[in-house]
Amino acid sequence: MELSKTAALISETEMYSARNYNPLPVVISQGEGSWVWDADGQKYLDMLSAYSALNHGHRHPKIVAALKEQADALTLTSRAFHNDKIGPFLRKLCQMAGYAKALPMNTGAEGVETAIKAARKWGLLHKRVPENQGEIIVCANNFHGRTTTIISFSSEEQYRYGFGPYTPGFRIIPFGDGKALEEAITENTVGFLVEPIQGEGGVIVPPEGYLREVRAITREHNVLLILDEIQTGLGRTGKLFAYEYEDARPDILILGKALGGGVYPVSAVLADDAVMGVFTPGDHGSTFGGNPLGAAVAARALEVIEEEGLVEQAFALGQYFTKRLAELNSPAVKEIRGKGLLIGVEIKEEYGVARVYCEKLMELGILCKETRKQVIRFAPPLVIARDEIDWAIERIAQVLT
Ligand code: IF1
Repeated sequence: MELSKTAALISETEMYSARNYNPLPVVISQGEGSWVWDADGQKYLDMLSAYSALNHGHRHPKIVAALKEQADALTLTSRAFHNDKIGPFLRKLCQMAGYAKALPMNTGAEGVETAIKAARKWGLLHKRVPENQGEIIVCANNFHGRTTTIISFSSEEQYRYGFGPYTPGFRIIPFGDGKALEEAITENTVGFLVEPIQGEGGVIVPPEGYLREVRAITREHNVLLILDEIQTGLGRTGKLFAYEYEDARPDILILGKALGGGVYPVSAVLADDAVMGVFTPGDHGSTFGGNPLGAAVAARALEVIEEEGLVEQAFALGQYFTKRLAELNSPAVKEIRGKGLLIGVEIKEEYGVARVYCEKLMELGILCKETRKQVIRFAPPLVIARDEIDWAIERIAQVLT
């Protein structure tokens, strides 16, 4: 029997790719808006959005147009020279986010590494922490990327096993506990790095007031508040940045994923002059950071968020989606949590693991992903329409009840 294209492509991938993922058995070949098509023509509603890198949906026409236009002009210069797109991009980004300066990189992990280096050097220069003594506090259940330094402060054994020796200078405290932060701070603490909502941790929303509290504690103790909004930022939670729910403006803001409009890797670290000023020419950088193609795309991606009201849309449709999920009154559901269109549905253990529900949903035409064992993460593009959520609810109801 002739192998389906899907089966042939999966076996080819498995033949040549490292087994660093265990993907759902679907091979996507086309995407538009909130929808994707597999190699055999099956249509699916994308409710993962590449872990929130596709806030604008697949191939947003305005962003693809910017990509094509720039590709026909200039794609890469390195930062050895200026290019005509980085200035307009960073101005737009800094004005939209309300920071004096930005440092452009490519992946989220590079953004996190940049923030770590900035905080450490700020501690040395401005807090007089002895050299190589700077400490950064992080939370258990964090996810900030996959580099050796970042997994050094992961609490997830699988992300660490075999990859030591680990980078020192990090202290892990429980997420959501302001008192634990206060107790962990020493005179050598230079920063507190945290996600406003722990995505990979299982869409863990901290207690009301937590962000406001850690903002006050870090300010009081002259510790930089570093917020990783790579997943929660750029409209995902129903605010432009999740920290806005509690007015907890960080000293360092890290962005990635959707900043690239779903077509190109773009990340950035934002800070005011006191922090960003620690970098002098040659201190830090990357080959592609600030390249004209990514800059043109990212600038357009930011404009589209404003032009199409994606933040307000995520807020309203997030409420609607969450309400419709709750109304299912599924006996299998332990908790529905999240903000905006970052939603986690926790399945009671006696009803099995989340992966099984994701596989059933795939058969019904919905793509989503489990996070931890028991949580189904729903994070559709922010361009999703209400009737597409209704379409999804009908199928989610079949699986959850
Ligand atoms: C994988 C998780 C999500 C992130 C936050 C930094 C990064 C990420 C809050 C690093 C990246 C991605 C990475 C991808 C799967 C996905 C993921 F499951 F790994 F944890 F989204 F929750 N901070 N998250 O979520 O950004 O370097 O990847 O651009 O590694 O499997 P990156």
